[in-house]
Amino acid sequence: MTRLPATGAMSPQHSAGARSLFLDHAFLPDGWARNVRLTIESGCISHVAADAERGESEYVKGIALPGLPNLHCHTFQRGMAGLAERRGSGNDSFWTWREVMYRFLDRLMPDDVEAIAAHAYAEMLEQGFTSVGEFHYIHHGIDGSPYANLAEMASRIVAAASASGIGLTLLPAFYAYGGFGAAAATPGQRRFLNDPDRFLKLVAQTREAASQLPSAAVGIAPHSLRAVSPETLRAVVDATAAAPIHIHVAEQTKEVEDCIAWSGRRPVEWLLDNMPVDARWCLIHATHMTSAETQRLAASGAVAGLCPITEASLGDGIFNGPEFLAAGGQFGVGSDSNIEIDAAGELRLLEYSQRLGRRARNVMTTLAGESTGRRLFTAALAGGAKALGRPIGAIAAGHRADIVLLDADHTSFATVDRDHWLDSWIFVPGRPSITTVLVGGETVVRDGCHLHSEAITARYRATLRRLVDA
Ligand code: NGQ
Ligand code: ZN
Repeated sequence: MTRLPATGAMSPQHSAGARSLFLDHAFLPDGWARNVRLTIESGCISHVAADAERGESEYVKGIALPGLPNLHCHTFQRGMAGLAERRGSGNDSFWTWREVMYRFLDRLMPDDVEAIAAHAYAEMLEQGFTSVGEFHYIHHGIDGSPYANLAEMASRIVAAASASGIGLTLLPAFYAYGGFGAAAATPGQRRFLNDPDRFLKLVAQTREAASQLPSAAVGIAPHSLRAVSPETLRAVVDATAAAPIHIHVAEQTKEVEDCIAWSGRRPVEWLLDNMPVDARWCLIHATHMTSAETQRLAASGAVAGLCPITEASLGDGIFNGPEFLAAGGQFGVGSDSNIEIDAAGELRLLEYSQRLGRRARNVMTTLAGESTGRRLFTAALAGGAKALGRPIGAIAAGHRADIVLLDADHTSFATVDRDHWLDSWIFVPGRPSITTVLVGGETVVRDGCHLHSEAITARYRATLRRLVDA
């Protein structure tokens, strides 16, 4: 088997010395700048000068943007991308896809999860994401019994993040039941299950595993209202002080109906009425909301975790975008099922789904004359960081040097209006446009390719062949 580089291989190696870079164009917090010199020390930007001289600095060609956070990911699902696109015997739905997904994950060993995750994370870096929120729920062995180290699987996610260099926010999922009203879990869910006590031990061990990474965060992820009871949800939330709290909510109409049947309330409404939903929270999907829920969610300070490509793939529905924005709501984007990994693609489909639903254009922006691409990008940068409990991505002193460079020679960037570059990156797909990516000041992608792509891909290929062809 091709081995991945040892854990920590992509960790900052320039931490002792400084790295000084010279960029033609950079998107800074207050707008575009030319001839930008960056000083990077211990993975962080220590100094930014615009309209500067190159001097001794290393020239890095391209248009520099802060890397986007990918706020919602089930990395193992990358391994089944394209394998659930055949019609079944009845009407296919989210729920039939979930059965296929459960069958796929039922064979996964820790090595498999690590191989798939390393590959998916390397692809995320190549496609513009420099951090990821891993909503992680395959905790136990194939027969449902815990590994000797409760956080065995989490430690494999950490190893994959380390091998790829991506910034990790690990969100161990709390999963106790199979449906509303504390319904029994199904056999397909046995690898996910914990009671609150064991879950909190798992979180502690996950923190220990993640502490090996230079910039990891750990939160919690009660899977969904379907997978918890009010009491167990409260127990795990009460035990979590400052960390991010993620939960899937109101993704499918059946989930909304079942929630009303169980509680008399809609899922987002139930959460807002019963849980201390605030800026620590990220509500994943929140697809089906009334106007009142939309207003209340926006006012709560929680982030809406939107996953437009997966939501399209699974037939979820369309988020109430304009109303949420008008009420000051914050959102970020996630690659979720990883059927496609593309930061710009998520933003594009977010806007396009709004256009299709409303028969309108430039929906996810509010100001006349504003670039939709720039608005989507800056909103997802802020919302994503907030949801992942990470400092906001910015090319500015005091921020981690997580930087994505677009190919300055690409025809999409031939004209001079620089906001147009963001619109083109997002809305004019085609020839790949990302050339170089830095995380913590280290180059991890060069010429569009992850530096360890060969070893990571070989291991992924072998893993998939064994899982799928065997
Ligand atoms: C998941 N994924 O946990 O992977 C879910 C499906 C469920 C998405 N919702 C399973 N996209 O929600 O029960
Ligand atoms: Zn999900």
